[in-house]
Amino acid sequence: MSSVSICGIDGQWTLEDFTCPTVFACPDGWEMFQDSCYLFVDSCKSFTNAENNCRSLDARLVHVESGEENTFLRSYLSGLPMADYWIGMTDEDQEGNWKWYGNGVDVQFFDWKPGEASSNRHENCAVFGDTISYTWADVACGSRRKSVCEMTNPE
Ligand SMILES: [Ca+2]
Ligand SMILES: [Ca+2]
Ligand SMILES: [Ca+2]
Repeated sequence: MSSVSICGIDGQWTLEDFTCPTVFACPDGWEMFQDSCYLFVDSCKSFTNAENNCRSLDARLVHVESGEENTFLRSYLSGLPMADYWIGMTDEDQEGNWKWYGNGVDVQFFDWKPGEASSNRHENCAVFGDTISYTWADVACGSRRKSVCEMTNPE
């Protein structure tokens, strides 16, 4: 997470400059939407490896918490080469009980493709699937997919 100071006018710096607020900015290569930065990761990894990769970048696999965020992501993905992208949620603990990976909070918003989730014990992780405009599908956690990392504004 980086912040950019917006203090100072015409090169005139005053004592008050040191208490100025900062604006939220994304690292190079990350896309901003509302209070988050997103990185679209091209290399295919298992769910766990994808999450670890995001964490190494001070982020995590994306949590899609609203229709607005989902619409932004689906629209962005439609401009990339077709592929499936991990979403940071799992029903590994209890079948059909989807939780955000890492904090165990129940997922409230879903955008399953018709016929998904398959709801079985072999498919406990979720992706934006490329077959119907990046609606969601559950798949095996050990399969290798591209991923979306999300970094949220700490404020
Ligand atoms: Ca989010
Ligand atoms: Ca499942
Ligand atoms: Ca499925």
